[in-house]
Amino acid sequence: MKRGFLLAAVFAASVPQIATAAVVVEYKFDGTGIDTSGNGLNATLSNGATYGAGKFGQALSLDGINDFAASAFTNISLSAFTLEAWVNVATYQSNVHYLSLYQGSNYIVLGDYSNGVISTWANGLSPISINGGSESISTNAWHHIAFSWDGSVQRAYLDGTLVGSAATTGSLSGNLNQGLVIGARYSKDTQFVKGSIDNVRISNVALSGNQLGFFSDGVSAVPEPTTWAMMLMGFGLIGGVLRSEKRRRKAVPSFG
Ligand SMILES: [Ca+2]
Repeated sequence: MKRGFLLAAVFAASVPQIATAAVVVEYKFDGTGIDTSGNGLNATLSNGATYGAGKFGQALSLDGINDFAASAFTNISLSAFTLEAWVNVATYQSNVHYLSLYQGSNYIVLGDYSNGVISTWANGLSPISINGGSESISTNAWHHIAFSWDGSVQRAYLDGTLVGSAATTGSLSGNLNQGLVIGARYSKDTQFVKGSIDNVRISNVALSGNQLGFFSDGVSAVPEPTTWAMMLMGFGLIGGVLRSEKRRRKAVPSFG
């Protein structure tokens, strides 16, 4: 029983874990706006937004004129978060919002301020924005973008690589109850994306770079060969511990 528990613990520690508990909303846009986090915050497509070829299956397809998707998502933690998505832009619209959350005067945005350069805005945090360096999202290609905040540093990632960060003070307030807008400004009337957006995910923790969907999206849950090797090493170590424990128990007189 104890041994089985130990083996299970080794197995659990060895298999790469996607922190599903931290995911508060997720859209795969495979022909539906269903929230695959299980929280039921399904997205609605507006003004002709549709589904097209995705990074994985289908994606949200937007015309850059007035299309967007939106949901009543309000459940973001205000002490830490990660916003991420795969995007494929047909042209540089400049100053667009890929993911946009809003309430009153509070907002959190993952966007593009200038020709594909990843930019963020988070009212209440100082500095308010990160410009994601000189590297741009190229057009007509899939790129993964992410924006995290751990309570002290904001970070922007492009294709799993940190492209900008800012030491940050301040705090967010309110619960962003105007919801999540995908592919347009939170006001739903400007800063439209022309292109496709796939695997939108928001977590209530600051994921580290190697935990981003750039590395885990589309990856089978079957352990990799190196993971199996680690597991077998783990089993060997546990076996050794159990054997030496047995020997020790034999050598020490029992008082029980
Ligand atoms: Ca998809």
